[in-house]
Amino acid sequence: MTRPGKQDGTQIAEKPKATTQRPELFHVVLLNDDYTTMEFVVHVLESVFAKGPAEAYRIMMEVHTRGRGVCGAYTYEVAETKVATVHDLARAEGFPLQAGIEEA
Ligand code: TYC
Repeated sequence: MTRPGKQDGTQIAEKPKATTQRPELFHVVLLNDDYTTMEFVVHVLESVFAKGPAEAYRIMMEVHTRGRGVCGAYTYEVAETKVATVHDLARAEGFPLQAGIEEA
């Protein structure tokens, strides 16, 4: 890379900046409903989002009391797959549990 030199026309070589790209992250959000059991939501948080029992219970209660809660931050493809897995697991048990994606 070069930039304009001094008046004498010389060019000064510039070292390219070393940049590190962070992947864009997306939150997977769980929504409350009146029919999915608390036990099933805790199971989903443990099995799909790799939460320990205490953290899974905490997030489930946050969704239950506040209407929504963040399960984790992932690249878009991973977030999409997690949402699809939540929906598949819930439908297989007859629960209406809903998950979505938002920019982190
Ligand atoms: N509100 C549900 C109940 O009382 C529990 C629940 C929690 C459902 C979190 C969905 O994402 C959810 N059984």
